[in-house]
Amino acid sequence: MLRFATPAVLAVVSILCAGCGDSKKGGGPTGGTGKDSEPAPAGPAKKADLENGAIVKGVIRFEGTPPQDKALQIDGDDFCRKQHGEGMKSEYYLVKDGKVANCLVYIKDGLQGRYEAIAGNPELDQKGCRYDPHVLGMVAGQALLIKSSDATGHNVHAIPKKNDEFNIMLTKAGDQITHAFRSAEIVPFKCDIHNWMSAWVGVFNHPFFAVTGEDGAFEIRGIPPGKYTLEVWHEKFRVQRVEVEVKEKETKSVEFPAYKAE
Ligand SMILES: [Cu+2]
Repeated sequence: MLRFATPAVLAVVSILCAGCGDSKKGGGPTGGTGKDSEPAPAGPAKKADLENGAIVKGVIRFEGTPPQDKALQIDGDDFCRKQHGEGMKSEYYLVKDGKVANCLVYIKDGLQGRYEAIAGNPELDQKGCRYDPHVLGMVAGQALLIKSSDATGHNVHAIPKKNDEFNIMLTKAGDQITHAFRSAEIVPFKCDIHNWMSAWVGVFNHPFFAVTGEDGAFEIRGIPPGKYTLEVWHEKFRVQRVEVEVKEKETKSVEFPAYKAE
C-alpha cells in the first residue's frame, strides 16, 4: 500500500506549491509583476472618436417584485461589525423603482480590432468590508488599482477563466496593488476572509461599456458607425442581447427586455 501513498503525497505537495507560486507571482502589496500582470497583447489599438462617434443609451428595468437581498453573518470580524451597526445585507439585487443598478452593458460583437481605453485606470477599493464598486469595467492591459481603506485584513482573490488567478493579502488600510488583465472576460473577485465580499470586473478589448447606476441608466460614447450586438450582464440575471445600428454622431436609445421575477 505504501507505494500508492507516495503519488498521493506528491499530488498534495504540488497543489500546495501551486498556491505558493500564485502568491509570489502577485508580487505582494507593492508589486504586481507576474506574467499575469503584463499588458494586453501587442497590436494596433484604435482610438475611440468621442466627437464623431455614436452614443448608445438606455435604462435596464425589472418588472414586478425583484428578489430581496438578505442579512449577512458578519459577527466573525469586529472591525466589519463596527462599520455596520445595523448589520449588512448582500447587494445582488439593487433594484429601485424598477431600475437595476450594477448591470454591465457592452458591445459584444461587431467591432473590428481593439480600442484604447477612454477613461483612466480604474480602482477597486475595499471599504467597510465591501468591494467598492461592486461592478466595474476596464480595458485589457489597463492597470487596475486594488486597494484597502479598512483597518482589517482583506484577501483579494480574483478567479478568472482566461487570465491567471491571483490571491493577495492586503493587511491594512493603505495597502494596494495594481494588476493588468490580458484577456477580455468578466472576472469575479472574492475575499477569502469575509465570505460575503464579492466584486465583478468586466475586462474588454474596447472602451464601449458602461455600468448602470441607481437609475438603471447606461450611456456608451464614441462608438464607430456600424451594426453591433449589445449585451447586458447582471451577476444574478440572465444575459440579454439586442442588435443596434448606429451612424456617425447619432444618439440612439435602445431597450432591453425588462428582467422579470422567475
Ligand atoms: Cu475581506
